This record gives sequence, structure tokens and C-alpha cells, in this order.
Amino acid sequence: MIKSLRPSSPSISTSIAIAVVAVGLSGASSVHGQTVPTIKFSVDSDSPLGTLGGAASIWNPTVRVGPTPEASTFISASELDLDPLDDIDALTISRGELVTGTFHFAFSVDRASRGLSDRMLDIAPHGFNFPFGVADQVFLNQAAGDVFMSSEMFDLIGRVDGLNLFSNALIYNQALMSGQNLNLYPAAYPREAVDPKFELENVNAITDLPCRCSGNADPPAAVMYYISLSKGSPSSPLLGPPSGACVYATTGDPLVPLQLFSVPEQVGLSVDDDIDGLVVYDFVDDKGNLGTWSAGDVMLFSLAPGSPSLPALGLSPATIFQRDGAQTGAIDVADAIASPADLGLAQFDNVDALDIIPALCDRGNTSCISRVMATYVVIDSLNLEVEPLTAGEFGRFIIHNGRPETPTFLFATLEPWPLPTLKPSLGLQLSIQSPKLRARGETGADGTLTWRFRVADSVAGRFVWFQAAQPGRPSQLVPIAVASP
Ligand SMILES: [Ca+2]
Ligand SMILES: [Ca+2]
Ligand SMILES: [Ca+2]
Repeated sequence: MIKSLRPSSPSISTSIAIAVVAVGLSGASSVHGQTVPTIKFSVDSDSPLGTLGGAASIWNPTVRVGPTPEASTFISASELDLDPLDDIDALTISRGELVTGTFHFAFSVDRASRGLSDRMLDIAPHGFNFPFGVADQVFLNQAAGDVFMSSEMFDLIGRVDGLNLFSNALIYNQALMSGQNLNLYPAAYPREAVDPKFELENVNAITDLPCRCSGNADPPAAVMYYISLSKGSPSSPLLGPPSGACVYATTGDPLVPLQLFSVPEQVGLSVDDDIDGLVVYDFVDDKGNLGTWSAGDVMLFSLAPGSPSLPALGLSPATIFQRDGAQTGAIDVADAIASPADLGLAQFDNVDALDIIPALCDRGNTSCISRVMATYVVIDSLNLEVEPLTAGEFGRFIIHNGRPETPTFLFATLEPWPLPTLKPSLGLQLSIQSPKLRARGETGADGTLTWRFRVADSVAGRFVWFQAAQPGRPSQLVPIAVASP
């Protein structure tokens, strides 16, 4: 039975229809040719976006991808009736895929995590190249706003198979990768080093990653979100036992308050534990109700550093646990279904956001697993290199990290501002106005391409702005002062 502190409110089950209208934005949509990922996330209270209720809000990326990242509020702290000082540190939709098969983990790590640098997937099997993962994004100081995918597959018992690499690959960069980014700062491509002084956004909750299951229609909008607050959040004592290990359910409808879904002891935890990564399967009970922890429900979670259950079991903040609604007693090592090493992480690392991606391949079929992973993984960052230019002489323009064997275009302008330019044929927006197509070509199997052409005499002494693009993927903007001969 739910302990509701606001008994006069309508129940969650009766308000689902309203909620679908209120928050029914799920499913990939396309605006101006750019794909908007369905992914929802939250950030921690130390993130620039986490002030003024930002850490108590649910966010999603916007269509705008470019030099100025911009996430938008999906459900605000006030719509959730949360305090601006609360911190949502775990978030999930109900994941039926949890109980029907195998899955990869999608996860984020905190600012202090390092990853295991000897587990990089830059030479993955079957010719695939997954160049970015936790360890290199940490090295470049841009991991905290990223989402990674496990190379291994799991079910509710533990690891079942995978690439046997015990590693991870970047699937959403914090910024700039159209359709594969959260539109957070720093505005850096995955291969760029970020100044250590930069105040990083830390994603500490994710859910609703789309399945790239070919042929499937967009999934229906989620009817309910399940959240956990970080320990010490001011709303916690108002919603049930004060604890970071409680889970609350919400339709996102501002008229319906958060409802207590589970208390710590129901999932084998202490009130002093803190759930910081969460995936729930909420089984519809025989009365047709959602929003209560009961037999048939399943929960995956990770705990925050400092949770007393971890040292008691000798386990890590990157351990992932599984509990079901019929289980009783405290968690133990048998409930741990993924270790840090399974995910390519170190023992002291912290998984601080969690989701699952359905595995579509048979066990042992590493060719299939690599191919499916390649549909999620950030493969390239389409970097444009322009060597110093002199009017009247040949210049060299080099594409790095492009998608292999893909049409590639180079644009230039003398007047870059103020308006960006829509390129529907490429499914993207260039950051410059009045772009002139200067060159086209196709990248080689290694994703590189070099153009060499004569620079016009008329641009001697002037600034020229260059930007390259592959379908759906613009490069960074490169301004160059052209020397006079
Ligand atoms: Ca990154
Ligand atoms: Ca978290
Ligand atoms: Ca954790």
C-alpha cells in the first residue's frame, strides 16, 4: 500500500490519460531535419544547469545543435512539485524489456570516475572502431555529461555474453553530435581536450533511450516516470521516510503529486543508502494500477558512494544490483548482476545514471553485436582541418573522423553572421549564413578526405569561414585569415 501524504489528490492510475497529453513528447521527432533523441536526463546540483531547480527538473536535448548547446526542460521542478534544492539523481520509465530478454547497460559516470584505460574499444572486432569511451573522455575532461554503452550483455541474473571486451563506448556526447548529444556544456567534440578549469555539467540520471530496433515504430509515450532524490534533498521527508533510497512515481502531471513507489527496506536497502541509478519494470497489478512496488516488479539500481550497504558487501558505487518485488531481506552479493570491471570501470568509479538498451543478437554472435552497437556508438566527430591559406595558391582541407565512404561537403562564406543556414538535403543546419559549396567528395574507408584547390585572389587579406558536413553531421566552424601572396 502506498503511503500518501496527500490523500486528497487523485490517484496516479486515474490521471494517466491527462499525463500523456501533458508530457506526451516521447518518440523521436524531427524538426528542421535534425533528429531529437527521446532521451530524458537530469543533472546534479553542482552543474551549471543544476541551479535554480535545474537539478530537480527532467531535461531533454533540443533540436539546436551547434556552437551554443541548449538543453530544454521536459518536466520542471515546479511541475514535479519539488523544491529547487532537490536533486533528482535517478530517473526511469517502466522498462518491460528488462524482463523479456538480454540488454546492454547505458550509463553515465560522475566527475571523479576514471574508467579503465586498458579497455578501450578503438580496435573493436569485425572492423568496427568505437573510438570513445569513459577512460578517454575522462582524460579529455569531458566525461561527466556523456552516456556510455556496455560492450557486454546482461539479463536479470548477470552477464550473459557480449563482445568479451568488458568495456564501454560513448553513445551520447555531452554536446555537438547531432542526434547523439545532450546539448550540455562544454561545447566540445569527443576528441577535443577541455580545459580542466571548465565547470562540467554532470548528468546523474538518464532514461528513455530509444531502441534502434529496425522496423519498429516510435515507442508510445511513457505514462509514468520513477525518480529517486539524492540524500538530503529537502522534499524527501515530505514524501515518505527521509532517504535517498526511496523511489517515487509521477505522471509528470503538475496536478498529481509524486507518489511513494518503494521504501528502502522493500528493496533490501538501509535508509542511509542512496540510489543513484535506476531502471524499473512496474508490472500492472490485478487492479490495473501502476505506481506501487509489488510482486512482479523488477528494479535495477546502483548506489552512491557513501552508501553503507556497499562497504558491508565489499561492493562498488559502480556495482549494479537487481531486486524483484517478491524478494525480502537485505541486498547481498547475489543481487549484484554487473561489476565495475564488467562495464570497463574501476572499483572506485561511480555509475550515477542507468538505463538499458535491448540486445538484439544471439549470444556468441559478436559480428551482430558489433554491428548493432555501431548504430548507437558515437563513431566520429567530423573534424575539419584547414592548413594556412594564401590567396592564389593551393590550400589543403582535411576531414578527420568522418563516417567512412560517405558524401562529404565543404562550405565557405565571407559573411558568417548572424543567421545559420538550414540544409534540408543534408538534414542539418550550418552555423554560417550564405554558405557557398566549395568542394564535395567521399570519405575513404578510414573516414578521412583531403581536398586541394586554389584559393581565389579576391580573398587576399580577408577572413573566410569554413564548415564541412556529412548528412546529419556538421563539422566545427573554422575561421581563417587568408594571407596575401
Ligand atoms: Ca564527452
Ligand atoms: Ca544518479
Ligand atoms: Ca552508483
